Amino acid sequence: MATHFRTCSLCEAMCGIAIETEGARITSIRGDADDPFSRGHICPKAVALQDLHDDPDRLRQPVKRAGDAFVPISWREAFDLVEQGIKKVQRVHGRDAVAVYLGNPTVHSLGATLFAPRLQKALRTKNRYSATSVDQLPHHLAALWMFGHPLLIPIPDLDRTDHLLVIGANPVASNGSLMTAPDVAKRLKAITARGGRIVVIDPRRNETAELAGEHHFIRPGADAALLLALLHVVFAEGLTRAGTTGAFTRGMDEMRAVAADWSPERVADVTGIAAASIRAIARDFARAERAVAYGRIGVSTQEFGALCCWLISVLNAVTGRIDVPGGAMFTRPAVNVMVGGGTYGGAGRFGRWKSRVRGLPEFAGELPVAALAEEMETPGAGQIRALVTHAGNPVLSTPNGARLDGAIAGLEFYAAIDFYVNETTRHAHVILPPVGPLERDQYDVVFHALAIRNTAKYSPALYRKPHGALQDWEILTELTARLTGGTLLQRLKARGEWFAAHWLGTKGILDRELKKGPYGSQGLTVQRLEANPHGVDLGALEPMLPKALRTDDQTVHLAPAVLMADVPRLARMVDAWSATERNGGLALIGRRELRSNNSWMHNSERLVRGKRRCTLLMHPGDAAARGLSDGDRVSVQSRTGRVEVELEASDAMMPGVVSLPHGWGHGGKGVQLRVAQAHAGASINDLTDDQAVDGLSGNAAFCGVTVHVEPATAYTVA
Ligand SMILES: Nc1nc2c(c(=O)[nH]1)N[C@H]1C(S)=C(S)[C@@H](COP(=O)(O)OP(=O)(O)OC[C@H]3O[C@@H](n4cnc5c(=O)[nH]c(N)nc54)[C@H](O)[C@@H]3O)O[C@H]1N2
Ligand SMILES: Nc1nc2c(c(=O)[nH]1)N[C@H]1C(S)=C(S)[C@@H](COP(=O)(O)OP(=O)(O)OC[C@H]3O[C@@H](n4cnc5c(=O)[nH]c(N)nc54)[C@H](O)[C@@H]3O)O[C@H]1N2
Ligand code: SF4
Ligand SMILES: [Mo]
Repeated sequence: MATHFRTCSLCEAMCGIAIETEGARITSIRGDADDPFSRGHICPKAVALQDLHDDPDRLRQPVKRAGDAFVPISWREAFDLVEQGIKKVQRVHGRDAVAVYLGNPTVHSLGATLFAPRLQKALRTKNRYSATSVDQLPHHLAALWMFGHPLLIPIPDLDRTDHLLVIGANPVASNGSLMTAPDVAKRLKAITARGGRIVVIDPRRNETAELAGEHHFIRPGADAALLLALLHVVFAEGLTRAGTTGAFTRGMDEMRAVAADWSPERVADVTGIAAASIRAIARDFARAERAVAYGRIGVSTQEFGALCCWLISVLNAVTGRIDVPGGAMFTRPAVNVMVGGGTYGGAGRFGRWKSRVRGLPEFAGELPVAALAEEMETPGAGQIRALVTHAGNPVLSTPNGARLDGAIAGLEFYAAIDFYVNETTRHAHVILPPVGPLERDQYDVVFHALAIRNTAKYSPALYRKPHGALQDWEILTELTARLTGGTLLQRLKARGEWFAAHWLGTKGILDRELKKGPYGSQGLTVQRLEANPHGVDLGALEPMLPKALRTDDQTVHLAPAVLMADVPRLARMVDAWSATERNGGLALIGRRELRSNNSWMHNSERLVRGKRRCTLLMHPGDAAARGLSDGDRVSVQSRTGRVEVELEASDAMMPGVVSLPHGWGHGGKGVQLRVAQAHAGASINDLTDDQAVDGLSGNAAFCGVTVHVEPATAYTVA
């Protein structure tokens, strides 16, 4: 019997887990009480790591397509096929004809975080995509334009705040995002226990709102208007504070002038929040001793995503909450993500090129994934004919997934790096499966940089990988070496990097980065982390400004021109808005649930059993108006598609708004996920719209898609 300590890599919370083994068998997975950060907390998903490890559906050998089936092949054949498939398309149609998509788990794996961006670059295509543009892209842009670097994202100092304003996030279900905070529910309860307040703004009274006590319904997509009105009140009532950043903050007067136009009365209708309530929210926030506003998916995945992310930081800034304890702070991670191999390649750029068909802007070398299907379907020079995906499932996770599904099916060549045959990878010609999370070492380069405390933790692999198996980084480096084009020098350099990677391994690279990092001089090495298997606490967040700023003039930019120029677009929406515009339709939003993890982990029996989860939440009044009742099968129709699901009447929904979780819809032909298929559900992204994006950032706008709901029987064909 042995106990192995590591970090759960499934979500952003970085919980410490203790895995008991007997021989090769896992006998239990518990929370690691000695992890200084997570203090023993885990959620039900951690235990499912065992199911993932043992899952007979998980691919353990490369496969290639043979008609409708997949047949096992050797790694050599797999790599040869991918090299030939990609190079052929590049030769005939040019480099941009190959697209690459990186999915969310890429950033949850040390090796993939280090090496997936290199494969992306090696392909030298403009058609690079990732889950970023269905997720946090607007947060990066706000950080870039205000603080000078896309990763300078302010993190709520949860453990020291007295007032948390949560807009479009549900940390109690999601366990926190752009806010790594294991055991987040306990940390939230501690805020109210010490006399503080939590205020939630959300079209659904979600689990976090239940815990908070104070909640306001908001109409989906109206948050930017609300934020401007909150700023209006703060300026009009003289509630601004310079804070510690006032001396190096620019744009206060411009913000005051913009906010002047946005009285609470102007936005009351569009937000659905009474002007008096808006005033109260603003006053309570501004007057609290230590306060922080925090927004997540609900504000970044909407038509004004960049404005929302910006205005949340502006609200924090003008009330003196930036870079102070209990406010919005910056991290000092042990691996400096903002230099060298940083995920976003240095300072980050925006709009250097545009997507071919719709002209959506590039960010950090990537295009918005909402453009992927049309780039595959639209003929002409630069049309996408081949695809590489890494750890993603865009058919279920990007808007108008059904359209993308069809487009991918028609590609000349598709290679997937994934250990499941999911709704997307089922179309692959070759699938290259890496080992699972317990068969690789782990250090959360990205999430340590987004955490509410500075900590560091390294976990060696629990299992030695089986003979002949490969980790993500080994697959990625091999493909990078084979697919790097260009000059002889560039190709030689890629070979050199292959050797360097194999010489050092992920552990050696991590060690090098730790030594170069801010705690390197204090002896923080992999060796020291190995001697501390529960992790090392490096202390609470500390003031970092102005030194950490990356703007040219080392000031905080409150009113970047590019964001100011987007306000008139919001004004047009707000002034044209009317309560009847949906024409009897409802506004669709998404949700997350504790036992689910984006589109995967539905193949774990213990996570999917019990109550049905893929239900449409609707206010009882809206249900009654349509002659519907709880448990009915309903048809949900949008511009792009139609799905059938079970109705769940719930007064936690704002009237006029319905909610469906994303990541479901496992019924497709050829998917090899036996448990998930038995609990298939329907995909919300068969209803969302690839044409609906944030007009500034190009990020998908999931919040507030218009849908019509009827009894499902209305569609039954005899
Ligand atoms: N409507 C709507 N759509 C959404 C969202 C929403 O809120 N509403 N949320 C969006 C968000 S925030 C995100 S992040 C995306 C996620 O969307 P994606 O990143 O496209 O998809 P995932 O569901 O995370 O798919 C993960 C895939 O990676 C594989 N995988 C897991 N671990 C590894 C690994 O270590 N290596 C490799 N190679 N593969 C691995 C799994 O088998 C699975 O097939 O969905 C987005 N889509
Ligand atoms: N259990 C679980 N945990 C996860 C994941 C998972 O799938 N399952 N996914 C992980 C990933 S990839 C991410 S990015 C994070 C996301 O973390 P969160 O952002 O906390 O995720 P959600 O639970 O989707 O919360 C979004 C909230 O926004 C609300 N909302 C929708 N539209 C609007 C709107 O227009 N305005 C406002 N104000 N609110 C709106 C929704 O009702 C919901 O309560 O979670 C991570 N953690
Ligand atoms: S909250 Fe759950 S899934 Fe997330 S890291 Fe902790 S145990 Fe893993
Ligand atoms: Mo995400």
